[in-house]
Amino acid sequence: MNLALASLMAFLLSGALAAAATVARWDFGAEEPTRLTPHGGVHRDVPGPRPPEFPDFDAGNTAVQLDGNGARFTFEDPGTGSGFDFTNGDALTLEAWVKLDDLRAGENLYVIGKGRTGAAGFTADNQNWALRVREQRGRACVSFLFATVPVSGAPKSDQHWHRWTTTDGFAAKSGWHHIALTYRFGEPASVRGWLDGQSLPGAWDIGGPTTAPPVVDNDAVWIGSSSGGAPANSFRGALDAVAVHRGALPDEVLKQRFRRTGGPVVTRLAKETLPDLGALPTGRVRVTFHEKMPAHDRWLNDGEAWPAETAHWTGESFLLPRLPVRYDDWGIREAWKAPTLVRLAADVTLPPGKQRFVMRARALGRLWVNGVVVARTAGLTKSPPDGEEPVAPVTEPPLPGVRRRRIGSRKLLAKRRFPPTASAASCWKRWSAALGCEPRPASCAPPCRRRMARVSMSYSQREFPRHCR
Ligand SMILES: [Ca+2]
Ligand SMILES: [Ca+2]
Repeated sequence: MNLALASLMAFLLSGALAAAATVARWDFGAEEPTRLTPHGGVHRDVPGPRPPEFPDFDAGNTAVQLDGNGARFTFEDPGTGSGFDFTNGDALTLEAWVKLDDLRAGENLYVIGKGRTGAAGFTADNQNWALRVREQRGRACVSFLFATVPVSGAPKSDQHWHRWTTTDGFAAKSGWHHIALTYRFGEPASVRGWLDGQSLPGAWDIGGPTTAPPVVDNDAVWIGSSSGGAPANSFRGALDAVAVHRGALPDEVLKQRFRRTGGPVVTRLAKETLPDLGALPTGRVRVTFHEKMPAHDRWLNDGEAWPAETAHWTGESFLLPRLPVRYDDWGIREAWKAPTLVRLAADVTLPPGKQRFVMRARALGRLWVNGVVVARTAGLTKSPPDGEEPVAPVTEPPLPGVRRRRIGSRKLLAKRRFPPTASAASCWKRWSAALGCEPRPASCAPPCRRRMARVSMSYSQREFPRHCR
């Protein structure tokens, strides 16, 4: 972004900007003198937003790449009452260009924040302010976080955290995005979140909106991580033009921040096509496990790929009552890396005529027959089920010998008709006329070439109950 132009426009557009002074802005230029201190996997001079896609940037614009796992820049707070200290009555704007490589279910990845570093000499939850991306429904949503002083006797131990998150966001691996957040402390209705020049609605949670002042001290400013470098708080991707302003930048300025040739990136669900299952063993069900699906509540978006196979086995039925225990390369037991995809696939011989398929799954699932989805279950996006809902009565199985449906699983019935092959039609006619004739007359067996159907079930879940890990 051409900062000089943006600043000039802002100055002309609104006297309010006179109060919005830039405290710090890091552009990660190749020659930029900076007081930022790098820690961990930090790589400078990677390409930032550049023309022709982003015409407001220089052709050689550079950014910084962070590997996660605590990779960060740190900046010491100059002291008491510094430009980075915000309290009630102070307005704040946080903004950054972000290129997110990876976002896992439930993660909150720090772009920039003050406090909560885990440094000695400060209280643990001393978050003065933070701009983060938070995973919701597989999207990276713009999120703001600060902490107030805990109140003794509060009904819950986390009520001093105040988080606001936009209801929508962007997909990981979808290029550069501009995110921003404005807020005046003490006025919870003042919060605004921005993505690619658009103001998005959002909601407070945890401790909810508050008029209480945030915790403020002399703890450091961190870019890209928090909480002592916690991996689940560490940004994995590239950052550029990270800025902190005192005062709320006007809407006109934030709308102009994002200019991309072709408009904002739109992510769509990929076309629903049967994954390549490869050769399947004759007469067996091949079961495969794939860790780290992009999201637990949807299938792939355009441009995303199926995760590589983590493990597999072959079995005799389309049945998986629980996940096998996961071991690492050293044979040490460890957790599955959710969301985990499970596939069961086989070439099945089916008699002609209408067939019923029963599918049971606890989360996002779909049943394919000959390349067509015939049944699907939705992902788990609400609570319950969390183990605390009322226990439903145990239902009777649909057929003798079939297991009872497990609590929490959803059941779907799909019907599919398989026409007989031409050579088998006459034979089938004779056989079907003999209603109640079991077993099937042997005379019909040779010419009745039953059709082979390729049946597979895909199942993806955010996390599995503890006993299944
Ligand atoms: Ca830059
Ligand atoms: Ca301070």
